[in-house]
Amino acid sequence: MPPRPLLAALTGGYRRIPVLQIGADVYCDTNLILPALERLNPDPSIYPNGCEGLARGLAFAWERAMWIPTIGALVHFIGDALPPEFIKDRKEAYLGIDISKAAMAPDLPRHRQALFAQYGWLRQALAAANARGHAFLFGDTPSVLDLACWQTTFLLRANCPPQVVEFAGLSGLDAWYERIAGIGHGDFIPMTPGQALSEAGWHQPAPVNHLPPDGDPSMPKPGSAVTVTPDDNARVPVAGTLVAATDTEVVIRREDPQAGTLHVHFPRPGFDVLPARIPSTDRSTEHEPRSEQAALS
Ligand SMILES: N[C@@H](CCC(=O)N[C@@H](CS)C(=O)NCC(=O)O)C(=O)O
Repeated sequence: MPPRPLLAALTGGYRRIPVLQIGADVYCDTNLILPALERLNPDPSIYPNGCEGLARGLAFAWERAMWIPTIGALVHFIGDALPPEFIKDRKEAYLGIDISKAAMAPDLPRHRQALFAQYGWLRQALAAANARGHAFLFGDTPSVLDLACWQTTFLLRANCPPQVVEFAGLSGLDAWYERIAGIGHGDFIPMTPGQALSEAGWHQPAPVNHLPPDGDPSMPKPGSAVTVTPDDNARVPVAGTLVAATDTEVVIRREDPQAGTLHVHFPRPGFDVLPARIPSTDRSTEHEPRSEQAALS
């Protein structure tokens, strides 16, 4: 639960989790974190059999269609255990709606229907994939769409009693669900928020050479002051100087008193990029977009 002051220092105020930090580069939203990880570790790909566009588009659509209905089912089962301060935070700073069990109850039949409809598609797609000999939606390894569909399923299965399977239309997905769960979490070394901040301070952002400069005519120009804001929930604008923008990714530069110079990366779908005043802490960059453009080419 917020406040997460050291995370906010890195992200510029973007408050959702997860975020990925690599030195002084911060990637917000799974829809961009996964492509960033793919660039680092392309084998095995999270876009098996060339499914990138389809899998990314459907993963985005799945989350948009499923998030509120999933919360509706979740609070039906465990709503009584949610602390009031959690419900208050979700209403005032995240979802904009009251997610208490009582407030969500009138919409439960509608949310349940939405879950059944979406999981119907998932079952159909998995049956077709299995008929082609594939263990996952697009091949023998999981795609970003498998992971997106798994995440909302996990939220229900991990937090609710077993009746949720029948209640939310999750039956017939067990083998696929367990295959993804079986991937596990790899090896990791825990890090404190303070260490993450120091790590950012020791690094400079990586040159943005995976995106063309000025790659989208609908966007403000590199060097412009902008804000980047989620268009669905937790709409906290993050201010900075535009480094690069394409139809898949936006990169802004920020100066933070604790973390130094940062590049904060966002996916394009689901975020509004609007002109803004140059942030007072970032005025030194106002007249030097050229050097960054050089780094891009
Ligand atoms: N599209 C985003 C959604 C992220 C999201 O909504 N995360 C939730 C937790 S799962 C969150 O941050 N909730 C508010 C909070 O904890 O501050 C993503 O895929 O990263």
